[in-house]
Amino acid sequence: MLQASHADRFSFGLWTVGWQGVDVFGTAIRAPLDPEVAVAKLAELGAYGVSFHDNDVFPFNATAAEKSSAIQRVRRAVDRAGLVIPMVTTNLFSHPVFRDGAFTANDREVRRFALRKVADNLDIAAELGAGIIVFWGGREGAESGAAKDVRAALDRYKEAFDILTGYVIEQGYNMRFAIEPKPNEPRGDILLPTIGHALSFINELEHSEMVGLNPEVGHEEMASLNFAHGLAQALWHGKLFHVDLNGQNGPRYDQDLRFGAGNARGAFWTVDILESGGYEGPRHFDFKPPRTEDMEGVWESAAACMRNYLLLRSRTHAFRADPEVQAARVAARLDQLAQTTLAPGETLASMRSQTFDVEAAAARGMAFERLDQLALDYLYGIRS
Ligand SMILES: [Mn+2]
Repeated sequence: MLQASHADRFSFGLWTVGWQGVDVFGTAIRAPLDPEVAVAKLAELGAYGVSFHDNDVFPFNATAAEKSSAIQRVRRAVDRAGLVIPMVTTNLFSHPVFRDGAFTANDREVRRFALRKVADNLDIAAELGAGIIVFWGGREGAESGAAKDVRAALDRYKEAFDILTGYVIEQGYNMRFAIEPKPNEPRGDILLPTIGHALSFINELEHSEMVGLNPEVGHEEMASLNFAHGLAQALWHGKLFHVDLNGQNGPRYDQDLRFGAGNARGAFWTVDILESGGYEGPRHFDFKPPRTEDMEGVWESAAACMRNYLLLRSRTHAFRADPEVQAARVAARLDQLAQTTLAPGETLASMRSQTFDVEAAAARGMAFERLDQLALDYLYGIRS
């Protein structure tokens, strides 16, 4: 039950297990990981796919020939391991040229360069059959109020998405874009900081139907937001195109713990909404094996991401299937929430004169504590 298989659609960024542990205070503590080794090992652990940034597989200054041979190496490794590449993303944050962002950099030449870099990567993604392109605008933002005209920056952000979706249509590529919100880090304040900001931005785009979200657990929880609620709203808008699963302990720096570590109760509801809300994309892990670990610990933590997902999936399924839970849901009036407020054919005018025992309704408890404790009993493994 806890052994991952291709049907579970688990995928990993090559940058996760390949993270060498460079942080703000320290240098690398692990050797570079060959992408071919990473692909083979992730396949052995049960993953079905891998994703990468352009510069995870070839250096920033690679020539066209170097890029092409690096891509062929990855493709061969992925084919040999029987994996797929569901998602590709562009590194628009590491090189110093992106110090003030890419699509929203004040420097116009930088913005033009960023568009060319993404277009090159879209060609690669098309060649590899990746259907989702993630955009994490980690450098799009500011540390100071005077430095950024946010309305002009949003004009430029929209311009970039309009140009790039136009390019995908023109080329006939079968791909969709997914914006990954984050409130801060590395910038003091990042543009499109949450799921909600990104959803309303997408509404303003020329090809908004091609653009959705790639929400990340830690990024929403850094802002003290409820990740499962964010996923539910993204699904409600038809915009959950991809997801980044990891772990976080409340509002602090971006921890990128393995999925299921950190906020375990949040992870339970995250799996519940992904499994019950109609999401069919990859279960993609974007975590960082802590600097304390050697490669054995890296693979331990990658395997644990999948194991925790499967564990929580079986517990959320059991929770929903339990007759006591179903009765408790009715006691909590969730069946009523699913009904329209006005009956078919009824109008506000026609129900205006109806009376209602306000005091009786005000006195009724909602029975939520019993229902929620049943969930915790499943999470803690007391019921199964
Ligand atoms: Mn993160």
